[in-house]
Amino acid sequence: MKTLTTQVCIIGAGPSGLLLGQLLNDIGVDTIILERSSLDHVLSRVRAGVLEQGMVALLERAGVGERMHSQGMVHGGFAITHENDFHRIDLDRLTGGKTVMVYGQTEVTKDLVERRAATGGVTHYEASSVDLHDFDGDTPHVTCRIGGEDVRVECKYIAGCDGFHGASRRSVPESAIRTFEKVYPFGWLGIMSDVPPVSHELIYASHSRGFALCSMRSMSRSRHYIQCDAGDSVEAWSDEQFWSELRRRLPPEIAETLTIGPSFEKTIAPLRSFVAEPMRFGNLFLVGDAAHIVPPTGAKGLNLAASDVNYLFEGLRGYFLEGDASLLDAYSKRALSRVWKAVRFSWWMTTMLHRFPNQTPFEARILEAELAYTLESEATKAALAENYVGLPY
Ligand code: FAS
Ligand code: PHB
Repeated sequence: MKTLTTQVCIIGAGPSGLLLGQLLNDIGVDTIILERSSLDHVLSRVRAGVLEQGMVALLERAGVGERMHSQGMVHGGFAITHENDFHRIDLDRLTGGKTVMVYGQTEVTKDLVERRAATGGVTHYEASSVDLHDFDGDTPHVTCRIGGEDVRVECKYIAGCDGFHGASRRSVPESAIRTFEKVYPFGWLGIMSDVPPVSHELIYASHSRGFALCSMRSMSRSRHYIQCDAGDSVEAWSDEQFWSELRRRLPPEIAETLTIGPSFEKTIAPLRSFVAEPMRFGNLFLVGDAAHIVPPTGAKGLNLAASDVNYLFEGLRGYFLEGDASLLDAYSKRALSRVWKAVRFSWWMTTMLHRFPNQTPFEARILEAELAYTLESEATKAALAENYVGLPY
C-alpha cells in the first residue's frame, strides 16, 4: 500500500472540493483531492448558471475571476411571468445595488481545474473504492485505489465534498447524523441549445401547464427548463415537443420571439430538499451537496456550496495558521444557519411557481394568492430579491 500525507484530504473535485482546495493551497495549507470520475467527466457536467456575489468574491480570491468577469453576464434583475402577465423583479433597485453573475458551473469548474493544475495542486482522478477511516479518532485517513494501486492518504482533516451520492455522508454512523428530506412530485427537463436566449434576463414562468425557466450561458447559448413528471424520461421528449411546450408556458409576446434549435444536452433532474445535521463529525466536515440539496428554482445549490467552503476555509485557516480552532468548531452551526434559510427560500419559490399534481382547489387558490401578493407588494419583492442575490455569509 502506497502512503501519501497531506493536511486536508478533500473527497470530490466538484465546485466545493476545487474551490476549498484552491483557497487552502493559496495560504500554504497542503491538500490532496481524490475524485472518483475522470477529468473529462467532471468537465462535462452541465448544472448551475447563477452565482451570488459572495461566490463571485470567493472565486476572485481563488484566482479565477478573470474569465468569469470577461465572459460572465451581470444581471440586475429577472422576470416572473404568470400565465400572460410579465413582472420584472428589479434586484438592483430592491437590494440597493446588488446583482447576480450568470456564468455556468461548467465554466467555474474548468477555471478551478486549470488554476489548481497551474499552482501545483494534487488531484487524483478516477480514484476508486474511496473509504474514510478514523475521522473520529487520532489517525484520520482515506484509502482508495489509484491506477490499480492501493493508496492510503494520511491527513489531519477530511473535507467531504463528494456530493449527494458520495462516500463521506455515508461513512457517518446513522446514530450520529439526522437528515431532513422533501421529495417534490415533479422534475426539471433541461436542454442546452446554441440559440440566442429569449430575453437578456432570466424568465421564471408560472403557468397552469407547469413551470418553465428560460436561462442562458451566453447571448448565443440558451439553457431552458420545463417542469415534467417525476417519472418522465428524456427519450419521451423530442426537441420539437420541448420547444412547443416551452412556448405554451410563456406569454404569447415572448413565445413568438423564442428562437429554437437543436439541443446538445438534455437531462431530467429530480427535485428534492435535503439537509444532513450536523455537518461535522470529528475530523470530517461535510461540504456542499454532500450535506444538502435544494430544488434549483432559487439557484441556491452551487451558491450554498460556496458559503460552506467560505466557513470551512475560515476555520481551517484559523487552525493551521493561528492554532485557533474556534471557527472550525463553529463550522456546522454557521453553515447550517445559512443552509436552512436557502432551503426555505428554494422551497418557497418552488412551491409558489410549480403546479402540484393532486393539488386541492383550496391549495391552488392559496398558491395563486401567494404569487399575486408577492408580485404586488414591494415588501415581498424586496424579500424575494435579497434572498435571490444571496443572504450575507
Ligand atoms: P458535486 O456533486 O458537484 O461534486 C461532487 C464530486 O464528488 C463529483 O465530481 C463526484 O464525481 C465526486 N464524487 C462522488 N462520490 C465520490 C467518491 N466516493 N469518491 C470520490 N469522489 C466522489 N444548482 C444551482 O444552483 N442551479 C442549478 O440549476 C442546478 N442544477 C443542477 C442540476 C443537476 C442535474 C444536479 C445534479 C445539480 C444541480 N444543481 C444546481 C446543484 C449543483 O450545482 C450542486 O449544488 C453543485 O454541483 C454542488 O457542488 P459540490 O458540492 O461540489 O457537489
Ligand atoms: C441555469 O441557468 O441553469 C439556472 C438558472 C437559474 C436557476 C436554475 C438554473 O434558478
